[in-house]
Amino acid sequence: MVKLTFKEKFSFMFLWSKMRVDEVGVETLGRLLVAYPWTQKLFESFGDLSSADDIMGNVKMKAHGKKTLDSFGEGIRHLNNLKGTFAVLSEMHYDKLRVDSEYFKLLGCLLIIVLAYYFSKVFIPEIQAAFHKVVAGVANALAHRYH
Ligand code: HEG
Repeated sequence: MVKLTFKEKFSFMFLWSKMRVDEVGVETLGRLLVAYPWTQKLFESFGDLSSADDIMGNVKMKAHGKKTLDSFGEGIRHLNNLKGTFAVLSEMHYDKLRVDSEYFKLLGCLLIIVLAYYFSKVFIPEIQAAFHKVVAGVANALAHRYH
């Protein structure tokens, strides 16, 4: 469960609605694969991921980045029940995909970096703080099955 003040929630939802999920999705996921190359192994079926340009331009990566952020966006509509919202995905990432739960946190950090760049001047410390709370909540919910 993530508690945001009314102002935090409003700013958060406002920025989220102004963002292009396809652009931010591939920037975030792609940068995870560039910064932590061993995560590429999970996406072997996506084809050529041999350079940063290949990763950022990979069509399947683009689609998957959007899918991930759409799902993230769905989750943040239920901030008081993140565990329930992400329960099925948590099981799937643990049992089937075998994604290390540490990567949920890393992806959250990268999302904040990308958003700071994307929204530049309006990304004031208070808004950033709200994003930190949310990404931590989502990462925790996704890791629930691991505990
Ligand atoms: Mg995951 C599939 C959501 C982090 C690796 N991820 C999926 C799917 C969703 C999703 C909705 C599709 C599920 C389906 O097909 O039914 N992922 C999701 C969220 C987050 C996340 C919301 C964190 C915010 N995922 C994540 C991370 C990794 C990862 C950090 C690995 C570094 N996800 C992953 C893989 C697949 C999915 C390998 C399967 C991709 C495929 O083969 O199509």
